[in-house]
Amino acid sequence: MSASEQGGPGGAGPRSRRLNEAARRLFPGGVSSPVRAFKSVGGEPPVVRSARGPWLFDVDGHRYVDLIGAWGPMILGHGHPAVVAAVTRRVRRSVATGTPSPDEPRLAAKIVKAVPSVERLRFVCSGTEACMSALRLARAATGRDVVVKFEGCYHGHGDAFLSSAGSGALTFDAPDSPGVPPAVVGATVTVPYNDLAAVERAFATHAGRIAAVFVEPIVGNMGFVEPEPGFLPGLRRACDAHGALLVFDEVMTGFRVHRGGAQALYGVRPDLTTLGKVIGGGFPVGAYGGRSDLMAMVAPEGKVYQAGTLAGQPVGMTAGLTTLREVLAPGVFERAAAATEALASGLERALRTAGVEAVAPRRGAMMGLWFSARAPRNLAEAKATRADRFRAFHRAMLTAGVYLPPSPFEAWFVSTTHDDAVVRHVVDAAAAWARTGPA
Ligand code: KE4
Repeated sequence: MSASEQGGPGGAGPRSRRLNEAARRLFPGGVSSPVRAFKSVGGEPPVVRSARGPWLFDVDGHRYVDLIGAWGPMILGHGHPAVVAAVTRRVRRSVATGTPSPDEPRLAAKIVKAVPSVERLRFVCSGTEACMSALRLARAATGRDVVVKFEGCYHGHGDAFLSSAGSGALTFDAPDSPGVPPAVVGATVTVPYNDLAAVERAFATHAGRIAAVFVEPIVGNMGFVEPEPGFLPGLRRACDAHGALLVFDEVMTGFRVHRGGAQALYGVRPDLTTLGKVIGGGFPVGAYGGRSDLMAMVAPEGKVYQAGTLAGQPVGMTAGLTTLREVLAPGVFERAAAATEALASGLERALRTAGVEAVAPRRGAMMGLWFSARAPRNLAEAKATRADRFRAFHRAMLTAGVYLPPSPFEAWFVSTTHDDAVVRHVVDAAAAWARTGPA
């Protein structure tokens, strides 16, 4: 790895700027996914040429501690030797064949063994596809149309979910995307997170019409927001009482907040689960799964149609299988969780000592940072936090060589390679910023 200086100009260096300018001429915002454009924090994104362990290296020779982790997949850090070796071997054999491949059932078996409610599953190419497919299956299984989701939760960019969505949609304050027919969003009911009374009102208002309740069991897409005690069990009871399916969107939390996902952490069993990110090890892999009777409704066994040219793509299967084998080995997940705890508690201590109000909620290897006295419980409270302070913080950290998710409404992702020295660097950079007496 070439020598590189820690940190950079607090944004894009000259080569990054030239590349970003060329990209903007060719595609919207110069990015392949909106949140990467830095619109919420200002400035231009450094263009990353390579990554290793906890480090990102941009095209201008700057080095950063990575706390995006590709938005969740890279729990083993970048360039894990076992993953690189397995993927290299697989690529030499085949890239895509459009046929069954040996690691598909092996990866599926690993997931079924680890995630309590998943008895059978189907692979797709993204979390969006997983959520779209799970919704179609829930509607077919119940004969109902309406889906309940929560303000600030994000389930990919499928039409049905783009109402009061989180993540990038939230960042741009345009939760309801143009191009989504009112009839589609009309079958979506959005209620505040952690509000069981609102869920009961939705079931009363739409009696007999609600197919499913979709929830991020820990939210990563309005920033890191945890379920209050009783919320998830309350959703389970409400769905059972009203004949609806409970769907846990664990695209982000799966193998990230616990070895078995949030459902193992909280002991609540959904009917369907969506997965992504870690199960692909950085390759485009998603999955939806759950009760066998429901999955038997999916073509070609049943009539619920879902398909994909590159679903189950062999290289992604091998990357995901190797990643899960590594992260589920004794002590490995726990290493990432310990690094997360050290980082979150270190940041809270450093910022509060300097008089900056901050709270860093965390679970497993996923965390958040709020400039507020307490962690938000829903979207309204998340929006009331000091997003302006986050913008100043983000720029200062980038200059100090820490690449944070470029939005206050995103979660942070820690890997097994974020060792004590890396954690100390991040905490010291935050403390230095806090001592400047931020506005
Ligand atoms: P993808 O289609 O991006 O693979 O997954 C959509 C999705 C579904 N469900 C949850 C809980 C998710 O977090 C996501 C995607 N997460 C965002 C991060 N906020 C991906 C980053 C991006 O959109 O660029």
